[in-house]
Amino acid sequence: MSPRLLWFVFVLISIAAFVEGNRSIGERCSPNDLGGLNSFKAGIQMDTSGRLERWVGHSCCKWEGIVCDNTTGRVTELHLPGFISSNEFLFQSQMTGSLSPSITLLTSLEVIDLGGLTGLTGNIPPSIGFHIPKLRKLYLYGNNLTGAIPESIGKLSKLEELVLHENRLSESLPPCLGRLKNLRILLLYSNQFFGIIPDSFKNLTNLVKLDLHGNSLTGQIPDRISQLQVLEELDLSNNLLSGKIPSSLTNLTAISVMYLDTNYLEGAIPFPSSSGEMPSLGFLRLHNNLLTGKIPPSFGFLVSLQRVSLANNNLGGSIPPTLGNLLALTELYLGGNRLSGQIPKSFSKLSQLIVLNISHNLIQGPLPHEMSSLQNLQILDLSINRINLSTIPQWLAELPSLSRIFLAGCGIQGKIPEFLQTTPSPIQELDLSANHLTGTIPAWLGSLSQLYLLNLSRNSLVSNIPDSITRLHDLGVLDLHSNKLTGTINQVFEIGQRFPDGSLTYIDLSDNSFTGGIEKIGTGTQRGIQFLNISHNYLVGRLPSTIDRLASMRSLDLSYNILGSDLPEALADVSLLETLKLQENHFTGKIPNGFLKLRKLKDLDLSHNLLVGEIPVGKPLIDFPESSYSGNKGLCGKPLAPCKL
Ligand SMILES: *[C@@H]1O[C@H](CO)[C@@H](O)[C@H](O)[C@H]1NC(C)=O
Ligand SMILES: *[C@@H]1O[C@H](CO)[C@@H](O)[C@H](O)[C@H]1NC(C)=O
Ligand SMILES: *[C@@H]1O[C@H](CO)[C@@H](O)[C@H](O)[C@H]1NC(C)=O
Ligand SMILES: *[C@@H]1O[C@H](CO)[C@@H](O)[C@H](O)[C@H]1NC(C)=O
Ligand SMILES: *[C@@H]1O[C@H](CO)[C@@H](O)[C@H](O)[C@H]1NC(C)=O
Ligand SMILES: *[C@@H]1O[C@H](CO)[C@@H](O)[C@H](O)[C@H]1NC(C)=O
Ligand SMILES: *[C@@H]1O[C@H](CO)[C@@H](O)[C@H](O)[C@H]1NC(C)=O
Ligand SMILES: *[C@@H]1O[C@H](CO)[C@@H](O)[C@H](O)[C@H]1NC(C)=O
Ligand SMILES: CC(=O)N[C@H]1CO[C@H](CO)[C@@H](O)[C@@H]1O
Repeated sequence: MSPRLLWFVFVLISIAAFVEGNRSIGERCSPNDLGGLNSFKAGIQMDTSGRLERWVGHSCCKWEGIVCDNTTGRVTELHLPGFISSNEFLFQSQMTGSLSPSITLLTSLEVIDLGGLTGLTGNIPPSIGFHIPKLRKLYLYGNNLTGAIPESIGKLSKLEELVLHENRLSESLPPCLGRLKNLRILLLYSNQFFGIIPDSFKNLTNLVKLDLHGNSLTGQIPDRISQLQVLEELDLSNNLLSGKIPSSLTNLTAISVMYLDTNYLEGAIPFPSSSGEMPSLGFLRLHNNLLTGKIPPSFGFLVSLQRVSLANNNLGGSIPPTLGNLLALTELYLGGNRLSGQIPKSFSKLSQLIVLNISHNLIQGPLPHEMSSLQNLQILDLSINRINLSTIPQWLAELPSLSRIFLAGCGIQGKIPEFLQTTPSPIQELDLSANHLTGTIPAWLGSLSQLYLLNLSRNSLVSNIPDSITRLHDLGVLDLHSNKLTGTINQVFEIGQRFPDGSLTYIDLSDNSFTGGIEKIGTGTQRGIQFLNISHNYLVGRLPSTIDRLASMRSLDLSYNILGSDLPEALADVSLLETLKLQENHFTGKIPNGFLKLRKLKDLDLSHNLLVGEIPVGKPLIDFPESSYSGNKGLCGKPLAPCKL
């Protein structure tokens, strides 16, 4: 070997040593880490993200989702969330398999992020608290984990975030959680936990977010929860909690979100008696409870409130004018109570308000004209009150952001006002049902290009359905029932849709005076109709076999018309049908055998037609009562009398 070559070999070896030396830090990872990660990988049968496939060799610090400490070379973070986002794409990946307990070999871990892997089963490793003492963040949300939260978790004294929501975890919440003094975020919602909220939670004095909603927790809200002085968000909704709302809750001065709805809480609302208490409460949701009494005027002191729901309780009295002090308010839900009196003029100050829902109360008119200053109001629901509006105030239609208007049962008379055609913000939802509207359905409705919901039911409208309605590409819900409408209805089946299986899901034209046929049913592009009711009209002709194109249909009511001919076999292909009402028509022939395929059918009425022959033998047809088939010309067989041979 020439000296030159020797020298070259020496250099090569040196470089290799140099590289090898540095590899011990960063490249070749600790045998424990490598073992732990390989065991984790072995527990996963399928990974649609392909990340684990690329976990090969020994340089685990270079693997995707792994972060190592650059001095010790140990793995400190494991990030394999199911939801992957980068500049170019968003992607929900799947992992199927079981969470290996060997993950506890990664003893230097500070962060575990395995959230949103819906196919990941198994338990939280019972010994987790003994082996991973530096753990700060444990994200195992949105998986399919079962079992209890292990006792050892109380040893993870550095834990700041424990995020286990949306699993199938169960048992009671271990009191040792109260030892996690550094915990800032505790999200355990949407699991199957039961038992009480441990009193030890009072020790979690750094907790900022506590969300236990959607479990089966019982007992009272612990009074000591008021010791969580930096708590900003509290959600205990949808459990089985009972008793009074502890009045000490008003001591949670940092709170900005509070959900206590859908429990069995009782008693009056514990509201502050002076300004300064609960100054930063931002969201208060107390709906679906058994709250009684009045809304206390002191409510007006909670000046940070942004979103308030007191809906569906039993609150009475009038709306306190002090609510007008809640200048940050964006959403106010008071529907479904027994509130009376007028809407306070002070509401004009709620310039941030986006949603105002006072429906289903005993509120009286008139609407304060001052409300015309609600520049940000998008959704207004005043339905079913004692407001006698007579006419829709024009200033209402001039509110610059208003696009969803619900004024059912507000005593509105006369024609549908033309100024609704030119609102500053295109109307998306319009409910003027149960009023005293007269005149026609105006053709200009077809120019409300963003209209999604139109409910004009239970008025006295007399006209055809204008052809312009076919231009409503975004229409999803059309309810015109119980008017005096005439003409044909085929244009409704031609309502233009931007997408196949478009947005139209609900059509109710029942209880009018429509005439003509229904031959266009199923011929349009709207295939997503789930509910169609055209009963109680004067419709004639046959039910066309194109009905089978409405494959999403769940409820079809053609009853009380003059429809005839044989029932199309194609109806049997509308396989999601749960309700089929064809009674009081002139349908002839036999019940198609294919009806035995309608396995979801729960409600069937074929009575009072001209049907003949044997009722097809089998479920679900034999399970309906006689009345489903009575009054026909010649039906026989179960559940009616046997057929004569
Ligand atoms: C090691 O990591 C620390 C913090 O993560 C960083 O500040 C430092 O620059 C890194 N050192 C090297 C040699 O990469
Ligand atoms: C969760 O696991 C159960 C039982 O193993 C299984 O039936 C269910 O489909 C799983 N859920 C998901 C989303 O994978
Ligand atoms: C809560 O803290 C108090 C005082 O710091 C302590 O005496 C008690 O043992 C703690 N309880 C739990 C369950 O950690
Ligand atoms: C709530 O605060 C008041 C006054 O700040 C205090 O007197 C009361 O003891 C506190 N209640 C609880 C349960 O901490
Ligand atoms: C208004 O509140 C009532 C009662 O909670 C509810 O049923 C209705 O859907 C709400 N209206 C809107 C537009 O959300
Ligand atoms: C509603 O108001 C109109 C006009 O102000 C009035 O004629 C009508 O009697 C009122 N109806 C009721 C039920 O108060
Ligand atoms: C339309 O309004 C009527 C009367 O207010 C109501 O019963 C019906 O449920 C509404 N229709 C839809 C689809 O919301
Ligand atoms: C269809 O409308 C009629 C009259 O409005 C009503 O009585 C019937 O219950 C409705 N059918 C269904 C299935 O909702
Ligand atoms: C052991 C060894 O060779 N360490 C080297 C690793 O790399 C850095 C620079 O990146 C050198 O400074 C070290 O000497």
